[in-house]
Amino acid sequence: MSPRTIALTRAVSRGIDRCELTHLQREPIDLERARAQHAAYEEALRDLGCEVLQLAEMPEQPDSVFVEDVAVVADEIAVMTRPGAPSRRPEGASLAEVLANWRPLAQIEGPGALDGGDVLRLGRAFYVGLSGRTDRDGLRQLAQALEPHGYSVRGVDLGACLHLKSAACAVADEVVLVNPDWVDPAVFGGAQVIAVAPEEPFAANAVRVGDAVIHPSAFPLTRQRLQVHGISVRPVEVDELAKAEGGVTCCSLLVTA
Ligand code: CIR
Repeated sequence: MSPRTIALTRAVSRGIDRCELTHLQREPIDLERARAQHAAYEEALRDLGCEVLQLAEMPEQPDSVFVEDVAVVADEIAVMTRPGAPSRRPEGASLAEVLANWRPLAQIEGPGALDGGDVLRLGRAFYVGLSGRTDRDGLRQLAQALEPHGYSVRGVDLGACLHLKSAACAVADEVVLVNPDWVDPAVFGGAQVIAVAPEEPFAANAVRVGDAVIHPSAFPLTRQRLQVHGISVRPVEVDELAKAEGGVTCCSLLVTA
């Protein structure tokens, strides 16, 4: 029987306009539009075969829709992170209760910090962006949790972007979509590299589900590059969520069960 894929998501917080911002200027966020885009994103996950499990809204946690940052899910274990932004640390507890249904849990402890958006898996290798949110102690603790299960874990230097997955995402087995201005593609060893269109620096963020990827509709030039490589693309409109500096990977955590 093929494994089920559960996509954990969380309802968009009514406080999203108080989100953390690092590289973007604050713009008003239309809550209803953000919620409609989030619902369409969940629909795309369902269309690609995921069972979507939406967690309850956290009205006091502006960034809580971005569930990717609070956990790293491997096949054998899930690691609850300690997000680099202190405002985001209360997001984890209720997610941990749910993840515990499928995985034993480990926890990144202070003073280490790590955001799930910095963690990219390619096969049995985990790459960890050393960003403004993830430090060497967070990296060390993640390695301690994952290496006993046969994974390699290595740190990656980043340019001026929020997370590693702003700069690079796996789009097929051993194929990475990369913005080479933000991460050196050579770090991914033998993996095939697809570069984003230079006009679309934010286009490297894509969620792989099976043989397809969910990718923002705002980046048609990069979409074309993916399609030329035979990758099936499901475009989604996420510009309202992008005002909170969120991409598509950050709105779900995929758990195979
Ligand atoms: C933050 O700065 O934490 C949020 N406003 C955006 C988080 C986006 N997360 C992600 O790309 N993994």
